[in-house]
Amino acid sequence: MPPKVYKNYIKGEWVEARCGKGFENLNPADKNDVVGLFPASDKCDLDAAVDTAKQAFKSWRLVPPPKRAEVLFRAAQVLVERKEELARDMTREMGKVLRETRGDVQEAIDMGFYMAGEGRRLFGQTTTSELPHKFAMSIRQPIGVVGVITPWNFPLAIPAWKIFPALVAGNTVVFKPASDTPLSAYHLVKILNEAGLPKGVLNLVTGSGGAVGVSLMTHPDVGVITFTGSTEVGREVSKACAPDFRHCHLEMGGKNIILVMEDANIDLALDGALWGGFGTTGQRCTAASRLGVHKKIYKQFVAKFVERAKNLKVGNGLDPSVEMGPCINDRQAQSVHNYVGIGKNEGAQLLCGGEPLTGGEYDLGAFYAPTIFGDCHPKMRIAQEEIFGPVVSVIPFESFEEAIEIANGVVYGLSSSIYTRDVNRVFTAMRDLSTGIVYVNAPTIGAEIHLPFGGTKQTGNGHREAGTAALDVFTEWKAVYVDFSGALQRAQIDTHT
Ligand code: UN1
Repeated sequence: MPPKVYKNYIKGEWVEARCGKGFENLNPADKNDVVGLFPASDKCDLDAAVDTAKQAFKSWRLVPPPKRAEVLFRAAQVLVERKEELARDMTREMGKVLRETRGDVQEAIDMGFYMAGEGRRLFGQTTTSELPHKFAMSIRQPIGVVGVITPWNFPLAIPAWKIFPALVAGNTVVFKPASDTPLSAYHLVKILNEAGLPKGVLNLVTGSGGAVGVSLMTHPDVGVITFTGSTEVGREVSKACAPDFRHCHLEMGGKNIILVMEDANIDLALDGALWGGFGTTGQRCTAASRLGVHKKIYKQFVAKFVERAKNLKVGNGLDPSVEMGPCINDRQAQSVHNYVGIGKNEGAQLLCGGEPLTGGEYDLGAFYAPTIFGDCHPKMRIAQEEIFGPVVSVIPFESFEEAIEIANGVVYGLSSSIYTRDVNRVFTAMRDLSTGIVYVNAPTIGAEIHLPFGGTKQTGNGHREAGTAALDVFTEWKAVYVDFSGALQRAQIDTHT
């Protein structure tokens, strides 16, 4: 059977790229499996989408927020109904195991219901005035056209984190998904439109970052870009928005750590290190790619950790017994392998893995063995740079103070974790770990949608997504003063003699 051909969604119509070109979406667990053909769009398609979104904003911003929210609520209901099918398609297009892709769909569902609730909140403040017969308040206003650029590791959850709050706040959207996961993006757009989104409010344009992404981030009519991806591309987004001060929200790399203190519950910490390091094949920006272990328990802990990692079943994520899927594509597997070479040259001790998996079904996909480096110095490149694959760098430490210093000694600041039973250390770590997310006795992954998500330093640019914090990205505050005195009253002047 020839692969299914998909289209862009612009102005409420499914349309081909104007150039007529397409690209293949391949299954990373089986490269002979072409998931679909998607439009290889260019600037021309993107411009049409932005123009449509700009027109649609004129009426969407006037739709009462509870009505906008009803669309999200219905979309979340459809996501519930179709959860299994969506999860299967997602595993097929990006490889993570079915248990995890179900979680990904669930995250979109949660965000749908949560943001639907915002339709009846979107709270501002009413406050006092320093002058008599005067009323003061602040209200949230939508910004206009939002450009959404998303990665492939959470193909439904991350678009939902961005698109749902943008829409409920009254913005319109142009959505450019990662080229490795356009099918989940297609599903989301289709579901939102089935749920009753008016034409032009949400537009989908697939294609390369160079052609579509750049055109979107540089477009003068796009008021906000919300981007999740590499720090390198995030820097480009930031520069593209800078000259005319268009807003951007950036969610980028991480080099997250789990700290295991000498008094930790060892089995609990082992479960956490394994899930944090190798869940999603290490391809989460929240992945625990560093593991700090107190010297008193280092030997026994690391031996058990290596044993557990060696026994992880790697394979096609559709097989329910598989625990870890492939890397997203060959390029990524190669990049992981390059880092393994760097680690060896730096003198880290390779304790397991360190090579692509071959033979049988492994030859069809981008499979890489769970890899652990021991005795890492905190300043080694493998302990500093984001690898985005199944590689954990283990760093020994001697004291709590040293552990915190190691944890904070990277350019990123997304997530961190500490395993200990000492309440004083717990609260000190909560205060002193310099990341946007801190976990106690739980791994670095698994943020919930109603709390702010994002990081410090080079992980972000000061914004947060999820929770009510997301609304700050997609709205502008407007302060409104109503003077009902009938006379000119001068603030700061008439109140003081
Ligand atoms: C990401 O990897 O970009 O906290 C997002 C987590 C998930 C989201 C990860 N809820 O691990």
